[in-house]
Order: sequence, then structure tokens, then C-alpha cells
Amino acid sequence: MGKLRILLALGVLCCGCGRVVPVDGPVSVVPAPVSVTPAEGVFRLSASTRVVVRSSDGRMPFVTDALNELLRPVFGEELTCLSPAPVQDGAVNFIETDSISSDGYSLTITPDRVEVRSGGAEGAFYAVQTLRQLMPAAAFGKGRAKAVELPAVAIADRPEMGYRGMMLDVARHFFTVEEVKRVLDLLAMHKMNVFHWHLTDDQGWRIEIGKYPELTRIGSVRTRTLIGKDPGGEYDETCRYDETPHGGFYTQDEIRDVVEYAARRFITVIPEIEFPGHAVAALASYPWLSCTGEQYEVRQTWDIDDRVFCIGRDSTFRFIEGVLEEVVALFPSTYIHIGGDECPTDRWEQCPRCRERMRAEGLTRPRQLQGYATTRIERFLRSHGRRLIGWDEILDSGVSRTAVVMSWRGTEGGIRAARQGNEVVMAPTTHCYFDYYQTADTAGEPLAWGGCLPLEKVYALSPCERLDSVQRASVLGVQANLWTEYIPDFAQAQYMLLPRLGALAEVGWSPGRKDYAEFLPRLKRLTRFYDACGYVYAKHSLAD
Ligand code: TNX
Repeated sequence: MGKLRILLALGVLCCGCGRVVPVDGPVSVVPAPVSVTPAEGVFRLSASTRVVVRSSDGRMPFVTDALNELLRPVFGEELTCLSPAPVQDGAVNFIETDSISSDGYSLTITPDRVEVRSGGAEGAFYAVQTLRQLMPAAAFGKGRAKAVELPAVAIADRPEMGYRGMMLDVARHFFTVEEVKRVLDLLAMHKMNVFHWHLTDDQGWRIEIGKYPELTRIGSVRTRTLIGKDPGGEYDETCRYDETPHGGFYTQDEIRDVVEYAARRFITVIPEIEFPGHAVAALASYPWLSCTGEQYEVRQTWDIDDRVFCIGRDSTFRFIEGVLEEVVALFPSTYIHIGGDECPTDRWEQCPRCRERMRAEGLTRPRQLQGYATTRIERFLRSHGRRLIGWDEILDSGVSRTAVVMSWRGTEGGIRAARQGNEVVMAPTTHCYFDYYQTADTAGEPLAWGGCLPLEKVYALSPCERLDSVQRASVLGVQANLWTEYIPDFAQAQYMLLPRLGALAEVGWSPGRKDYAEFLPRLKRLTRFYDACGYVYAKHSLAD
């Protein structure tokens, strides 16, 4: 009896090993490829399938690692990789060709073989992301598979926009390195290629700076956090606080680890150091950075603060340059984000040093001090071979043609910037603010910043509207922003991101596609892969 039980149990386990998982429906990929031509038959992928690499791109191991990472949970082992080797039947063949752009690829599946042709490793990486979605979702279920079927198909693909980004605010709430990596995995799955890391704000400084240790010793911790909404708009005694210190920062080793993790997924990390506003955590760490030199606490509530960096003192510039020197050493990104948003000028108006700076520079309005500061920092970044990117307020006080403008107050700023020849990233609140509610009916939804941004509206964004063809070329791409005032943990961050990230990914990859009814079933299928990876998402927003 006992023996029989063991045999039965073994039988069940072996059934798992012997599973051949069939194709689960027509080809369905998000973001939509340029062209998909279905064909007859299937290719059987198994642990004995070889991976052949014919490419001189040194980053091809990132691609084969990504393929193995995808297939390891399915087969319980990795595929053997041959490089260089002749193209083979029965194999997944990666072939470099100069007739395809560096980020484009073609993927041809026949019953005999899989062939990926690409301009380099980046395109090949996107082909692997497409392969994930060609696999039957059940392959990622419980138990190992013996083989999975891939549908015969010919896909030609390349992104239309070169910048497909997402910003994560880790200042209002801190997210661990492991969580940040899970976000990077998500970006990779959606073929997105920029991670904008909002590292400093009034409520926390999250990046270790060797020259200025107080930034993390003092600036990375706030003693308490506002709970819920401020009922009176005054942050008075009617507000409730959690009374628990909230802190966290990344060491420089951790930052290097994240940057490398991203690079292996063809994602550039753009760091943001807020200047001259959103600065209270920095001023709390070093009081000589403010106009008055007063000792402040790291801010515990949200909104805009008028305590900003003093533009009158040269020591402020020595400070920010010292910080940026370490930042450029850590981040290979060409673009360095210096914030620039929501900077009140009240303190500068009261400050003798700022008034003196205005006189010396021949400035007539305090706002121009921001332009002075931005230009000075831009010059510094350029001397390090980098380019400044900032929120669209940088346009209001004069900015050079080489600065990049991130348009958040609608697309207006971006349109203005593109018309005057600046490069632009479109991230308007109307379509890209993932801290807004996903439905009009907010009952049962977690508390959000406000506003309503349903999936369909994200999908409707036309980033190049009202621009002629020359101006359109200045639009680098689009970005989703996740501000985290009301996002205290990673589960909620995923919930706010997904599935809206799928819609924004398609806006960046194939902005011409605007048939929402055709998009929705494709996105629904993508959520089966969210399930397979254990991501949390807003299921209700997928209802027809
Ligand atoms: C505006 S967008 C901000 C952030 C807030 C966000 C809330 C931008 C450049 N600044 O500081 O977190 O609104 O939606």
C-alpha cells in the first residue's frame, strides 16, 4: 500500500516533467510590433534546444542570460549556448546584421528553428522579450515542462521613440534595491529603456555622497509621516501622523549594482538631484545651504516648500558641484536630471546675498536666479560630458538649447521647448501621472494623490501632437511618473504601475497605434505574465 502511494506520487511528479505546453492562442504582443505575419505550425522549445550566437556585440551575454532567466523556471535548467557557431535547425539563432537598426529586430519562427536578426544586442534583447509573450502563459505555471510550443510567425519590429521611461520617487517613500530591481524587470518586460530615479526631495535624501555624509546621516530620515490627506490645507493640529521614523538610502555600491543590473537589461538610469527647490532634506543636513542658515527638520508633509537652496552663496554651487561630481562618476547616463520644478522665490526675495547676486548678474526678477543657477550647473555638467535635463519650469527662466525639457504641466512646455529647438520628454500629468486614481469611482481604491487617469487615457497620449515634422524629431519620447506620497509600500507601487505601464510602453514603442479595443485583449494576455512573475496589478481597469 505504502509502495503504491509512493509510485502514484512519483507518477504525478513525472507528469509535470513530461508536460508539453501547447500554443495558447493567436500571437499577442505588447507593445505592438511593427508587423506580425502568422505562419503554419509550431516550434518545440525544450531544455535541449541550443542557443546559437553569431554576433560581435559584447553585450550578447546579457541577451542569452535574459533568455535563460526566462526559461529556467520553465525547464528547471539552462539552455546550452554556442558562440560563434553556424546557424542551425532545432536552435534559437541570434544573428547580427547591419541592415537592422541597433534597437530593431526580426524574429522568424518556423517548425525547424527560431531566427532572431538584429542590429546588435539591444534589438536581440527586445526579441527575447517578444519570445516571452509568444510562449504559452501556462508554461510558467506549476511544475516543469518538457517542451513548450512557439507559434510559427514572422515579426519585424523596432521602437519608434528612443526614450521610453519611467520615474520612481524614492524620496517620499523609500524602496529597497531588490524592489528597484523588480521595477527594472518590469521595464525590461515592456521594452522600456530609461529608469529615472528621483533620489532627493524635501522628505528624504537617498543617495550616499562621500563628500557630504550628513546628507544621508540626517537627510535620509524623517521622524514621522503625514497619514491621509491634510484636512485643512494648513498642516495644522487636525493632521494625523504615523509617528514612525521613515528612512533609507542607497550606498554607492548599491547604486553601482542597480546601474549594472539596468545596463544588462538595456536600461539607462537617469539620476535626479533636485535643485534649487524640493531641497529641505539637504538643508536639514547642511543649514548653510539655505538663505537664512536656520536648522530645519526633514519635511514630514507633502506639497511645495519655500525653503530652497540659496543662490546668493558660492558655497551652494561648490556643494551641488561636489554632489554632481560623485553622481556623474556613478551614473554613465549622458543625461543628468537636476529637477528644477516648483521652486518658490520668496526666500530669495528676502535674502541679501541673493539680491546681491541679482545686481551682480544684472537680473531684474528673482525668478531669473533659477535660470542663472540652471545655466551654471549645465555648464558644469557639460564640462563632464553630460547634458542637463530638467522639469519644464527650467524654461521659465531661460535655458540653453542643449538642455532637455521634461514636460509635466501638460504637453505645453514640451511643445514650446520643441518649437524653440530643445529636446523634450513628454510626461504630462494628464496622461502620465500614475499616482492618480485609475478609476473615476475611487471607493475601494487606495488613497491616491488625486485626479483620475484610467488606462484608456494613458493609451490615448499622442506625444507629438501640434508639432511639425522637424519639431517632432526633438521629442525623444515619453515617461510615466510614479510619485509616492501616498504609496507606502511596493505592493501598492506595482498596483499603481500596472497595467497602465503596458499602455505607456505601447505609446512609446508604437505611438501610431490608437485602437484601444484591439489593444485591451493584448494587454489582458500580458497580465498572465504579470501573474507568472507575481506582480500586483489593478485587474478592474481591464474590464471592457
Ligand atoms: C508635482 S511633477 C511634483 C511632485 C509631486 C507631484 C504629485 C513635479 C515635477 N513635481 O513633487 O510629487 O506633483 O503628483
